[in-house]
Amino acid sequence: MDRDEAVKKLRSKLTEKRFVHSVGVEYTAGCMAFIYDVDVKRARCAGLLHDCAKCIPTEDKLKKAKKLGLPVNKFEELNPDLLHGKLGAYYAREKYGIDDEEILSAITYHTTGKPDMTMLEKIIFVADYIEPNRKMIKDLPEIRKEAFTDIDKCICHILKNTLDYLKTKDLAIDDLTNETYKFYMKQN
Ligand code: DGI
Ligand code: FE
Ligand code: FE
Repeated sequence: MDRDEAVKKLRSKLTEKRFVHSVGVEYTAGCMAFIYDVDVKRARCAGLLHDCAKCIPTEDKLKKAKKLGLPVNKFEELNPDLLHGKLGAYYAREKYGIDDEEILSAITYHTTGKPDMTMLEKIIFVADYIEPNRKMIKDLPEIRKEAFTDIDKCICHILKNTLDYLKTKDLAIDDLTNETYKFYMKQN
């Protein structure tokens, strides 16, 4: 499927705001790929499609994941929106014809991150947080600079802010989010 076709399909599956965010992640990931020696086309593809399952109603996310036999952990059971990465990778493969395993993995892990990410996975994790349409959140200007100067430090910074936010909201934190933070803390 070429980009025009993917865009058309994606636009029909997402709200206008989520679609604009997706295109923002697409071109931010493309810019990051330039400086981190990753294939720009693959980074853009992963960025464009990373949230393709985001707008499925929350309860349907859980139902669909179970029906498809995707692994669902206790955090995803509590907060099925966390499943949009896994479901997104499934749809990217089945509906958008993506068979590049690294792109699919970047989509799977874009919300929690994971320890020892590949450069493409890191780029999608970061680009999702910093793309230009994101509303201003704590430290965003600094995090945007770190994205292009020290990507591992940037990942730590993003995870610290996300974990702080989840704690203030008393939300269940996925083990993988904690593990990713610990891993990248040690790297710094
Ligand atoms: O889909 P986006 O909004 O573009 O971004 P995302 O996929 O990174 O999802 C962001 C949301 O996910 C944000 O509200 C924080 C939340 N999140 C990230 N890690 C965890 C989490 N929520 C819970 N409950 N547990 C986590 O470990
Ligand atoms: Fe997302
Ligand atoms: Fe996103």
